[in-house]
Amino acid sequence: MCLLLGATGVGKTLLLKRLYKISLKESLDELGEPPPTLPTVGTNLTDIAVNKRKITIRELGGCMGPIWPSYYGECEAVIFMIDAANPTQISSSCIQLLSVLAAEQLQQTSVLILFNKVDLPCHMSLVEMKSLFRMDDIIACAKQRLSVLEVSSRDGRGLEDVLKWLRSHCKGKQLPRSSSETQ
Ligand SMILES: Nc1nc2c(ncn2[C@@H]2O[C@H](COP(=O)(O)OP(=O)(O)O)[C@@H](O)[C@H]2O)c(=O)[nH]1
Ligand SMILES: [Mg+2]
Repeated sequence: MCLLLGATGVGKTLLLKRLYKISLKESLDELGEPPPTLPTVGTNLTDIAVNKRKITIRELGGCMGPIWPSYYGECEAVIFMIDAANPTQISSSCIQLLSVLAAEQLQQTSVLILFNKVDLPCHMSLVEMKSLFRMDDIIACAKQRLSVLEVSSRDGRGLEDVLKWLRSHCKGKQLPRSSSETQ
């Protein structure tokens, strides 16, 4: 089980829809227009097939922040998403990220930080984002293995690397042969 965390509207649901589609076709071609997403009420579970394994990703919305920890026990990896085109959210995202990294149950967990929406012309550069987040200090202090990627759930940029990261950090469950053939 991988947790997908981040503030409301950063693009978590669209990321799940895109990863699901890519994992079916194993190609980034023909992603097409982004499907509409509705604000997630509660949590959203998506199974993604990678290398004949099933990896379950659970999206938890920003407003559920207070109960994020109740899901930490069952989690083997965390993806933390940030909207790179929304500077007003940075300080609250930073605080949420620090509380995730400080959680007792997540000390051994790999964490992937995604700067999403890099297709928008107004997005901040990776250098700007890293310095606003003091990413070097965070990486130096964190016990977890941290990776950082720039992505666009809209045009698909970087999503292959997200799948690669999932493949190497989540064990997942073996898919039964028949269902892996039909998927
Ligand atoms: N331009 C752009 N818009 C995005 C991207 N990812 C998500 N969005 C849009 O942001 C809005 C919120 O997305 P959603 O996935 O519902 O966010 P969530 O609340 O984190 O689940 C939707 O209108 C998405 O189409 C992206 O990479 N680029
Ligand atoms: Mg959502």
